[in-house]
Amino acid sequence: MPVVVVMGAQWGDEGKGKFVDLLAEKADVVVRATGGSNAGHTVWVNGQQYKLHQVPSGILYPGTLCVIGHGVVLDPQKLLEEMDRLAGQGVDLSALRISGGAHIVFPYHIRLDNAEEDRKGDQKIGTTRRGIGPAYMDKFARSGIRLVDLMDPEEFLPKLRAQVEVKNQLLERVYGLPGFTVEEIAEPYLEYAERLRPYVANTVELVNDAIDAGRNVLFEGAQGHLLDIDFGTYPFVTASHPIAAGAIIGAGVGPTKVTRVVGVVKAYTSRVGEGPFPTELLDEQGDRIREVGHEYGTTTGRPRRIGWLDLVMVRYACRVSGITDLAVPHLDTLAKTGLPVLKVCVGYRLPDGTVTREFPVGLKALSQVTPVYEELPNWEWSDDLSSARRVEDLPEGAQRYISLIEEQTGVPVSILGVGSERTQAIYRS
Ligand code: 2SA
Ligand code: MG
Repeated sequence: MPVVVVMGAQWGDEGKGKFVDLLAEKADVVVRATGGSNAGHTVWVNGQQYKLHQVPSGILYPGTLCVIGHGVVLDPQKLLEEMDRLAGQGVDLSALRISGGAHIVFPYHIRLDNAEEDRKGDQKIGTTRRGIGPAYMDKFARSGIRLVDLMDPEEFLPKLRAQVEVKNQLLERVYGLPGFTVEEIAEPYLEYAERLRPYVANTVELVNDAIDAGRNVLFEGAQGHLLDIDFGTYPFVTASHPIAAGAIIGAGVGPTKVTRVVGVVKAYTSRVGEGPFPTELLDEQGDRIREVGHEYGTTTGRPRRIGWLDLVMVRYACRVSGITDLAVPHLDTLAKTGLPVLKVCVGYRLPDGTVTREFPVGLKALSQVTPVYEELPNWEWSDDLSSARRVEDLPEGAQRYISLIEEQTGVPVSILGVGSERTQAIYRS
């Protein structure tokens, strides 16, 4: 049975939550394998809005096993707040399982993330300030503290003590900021540990058992291709692997097991945070799309930067992750903007005048490209179209838009979003 990865093919916030939610209906297991509380997925079910950050979206289907893999950096305080909020909305959390191998985010990671962003000033990355980078730094420095450690005070306390000592030096000497006492961290964290204990499991076994038993397993991506630490617009990236391979590493599954990779491509581009953005719209067209598409960060509330659809970028994502099919939300949003002409980037013009479809490696090169656009007329949208369930029911302009995505990427579009509700989607086989 299928083992499906759903990932963002742009800079995150493509609308993955909606498609994960749709595909999760058939899934027995839904896995989050990378990132942390920086992620934000919004899902609408029966007029109710659910905001998910660390809990997999599959939790909205009772009985679906939901796994947080060891590739995630876990903020236990935020996770428990999220769990409480979901429980308050009537969501059953008993099927949540968390890998003991997940690294833990501590208050010093968050303070360091803030301190480093403030120090950089104009040069800041525009992180979510959730301590993600510093937590992954500790993981790769091999001094991180994992959930399995937190569960065992004999392991946890000496490790925490050593970390607090080092982090306090850094905070005080480099950034001129106050440090932490061991007690002020240990006390709440040991409480979080007790609350999380029932959910800790050997998730590598759980996920592989499910795959071996022929169950449907869905990997829910966080962030997007261009935020990947290796393939993204470094250094304006996150500290993990939002590409398809991240799911494999962050959950402990072999690459031969994955049967489908769905790339989610919003009908336009958005990004939060700094860094070059070739198709960015700094005019009222961008403002219009932002308002109609409600483009504000789910985690931080930041207004997202907006630009035309960039198929050079999407093609790059398709190649790196072996995307088998694309899911395209927000066709309705583009139509509702009422902008008469839509542009789609199909190539980059280099300073020497040549046009390429290759995504450049360095930021300097990226900042020097000029997008080559294909222009398409916009289409009308009525409430009826949100109930369209066949591509043929869509206006010709929208159909042409989809064809252009397929032509430029060489990958078929299999699902379209025509509204924010779970049912508002068109499937193509
Ligand atoms: P970080 O905090 O270290 O991961 O930030 C590094 C870069 O990664 C970007 N990033 C994101 N971009 C889009 N969406 C994200 N999640 C939230 C959402 C963001 C929010 O879904 O809306 O609420 O602002 C996300 N998480 C990280 C970040 O902007 C930096 O460019
Ligand atoms: Mg998001």
